[in-house]
Amino acid sequence: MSGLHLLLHTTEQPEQWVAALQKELPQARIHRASDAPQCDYALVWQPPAGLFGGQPALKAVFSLGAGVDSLLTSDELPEAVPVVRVEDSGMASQMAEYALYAVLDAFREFRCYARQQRSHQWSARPPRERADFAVGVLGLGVLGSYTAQAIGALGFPVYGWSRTPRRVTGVTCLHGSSGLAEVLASARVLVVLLPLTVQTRGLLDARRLARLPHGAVLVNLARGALVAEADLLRALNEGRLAHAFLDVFSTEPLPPGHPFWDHPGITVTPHVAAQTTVAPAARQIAEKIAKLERGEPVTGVVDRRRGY
Ligand code: NDP
Ligand code: OXD
Repeated sequence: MSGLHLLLHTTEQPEQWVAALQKELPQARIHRASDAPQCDYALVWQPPAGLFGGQPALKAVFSLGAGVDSLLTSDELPEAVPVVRVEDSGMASQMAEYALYAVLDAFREFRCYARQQRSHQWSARPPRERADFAVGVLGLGVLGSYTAQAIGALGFPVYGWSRTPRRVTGVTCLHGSSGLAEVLASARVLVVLLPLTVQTRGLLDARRLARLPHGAVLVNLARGALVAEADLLRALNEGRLAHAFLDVFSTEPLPPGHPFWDHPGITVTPHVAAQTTVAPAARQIAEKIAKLERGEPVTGVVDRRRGY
């Protein structure tokens, strides 16, 4: 694979990416500027406008993350160029950790005890059965199916939802609009792990949030625009939802003065639910480049029509 030219664009740990890619692909030349020579592959996260314009010879574009919504909005990317995304590479276990934290927090009512402590109140809540505490997971892909299984392994009934029928051990798998209605009606905690597409944008609006059981908890780990923010605020303010753990937002970074920052019913984290770990992701990408160079198929190719 000598003579390969790679175009790298990321604002997140760029030096580490260069070092890790150079280790995996010692003969490749890695270019970081938009005035790079004609490259064989582009490796990008949130590419700026114009990045692909001067690159007519790309054999594939690799997303350095799992989500490709920001990449697919680029209209400079020729239809014929495959887009390949990072699959898991350490992200699934991070997602599961975050979701488990939220599920256990809701199930054991730790935020209620924190409130009680502030008023020096010693008062036990009645114990609950895991079997009565169903969790919904929207999205049963690489990250959602792992997370759903991790939650199920603790004994919580788990209802998962996908676009097409899926089988995930230990998870009641549903699809389609009737499937969504069933998941929403059961979920004491709803974990969102869907890609942002034309179909999923604004999916969790007032009507669908209202289908959740009273006092449910929303955990959005995927993309902010999946949830109608004003509708979520209303549901929290009216006490219909007990809490929301939000890692992702329609605008990131979350703007100063945004009502989510100080809302007592919202936990904000700065898009860190599952971070790409550079060394394993660089290895995965290098292996895929080697396969593509040999003319072999690779996994993780995005269906651009479908949007994920
Ligand atoms: P996958 O592509 O592997 O899985 C997507 C899942 O969503 C699939 O089960 C798919 O259904 C389902 N889905 C897609 N469209 C619909 C629809 N219209 N209706 C119902 N189900 C739908 O993605 P990943 O699991 O790898 O990642 C999920 C998302 O997580 C990413 O797109 C990204 O936005 C987000 N993410 C967030 C991170 C963070 O730190 N906050 C980090 C990494 C990712 P089917 O199985 O039928 O295809
Ligand atoms: C991703 C992300 O999609 O970090 O990988 O959100």
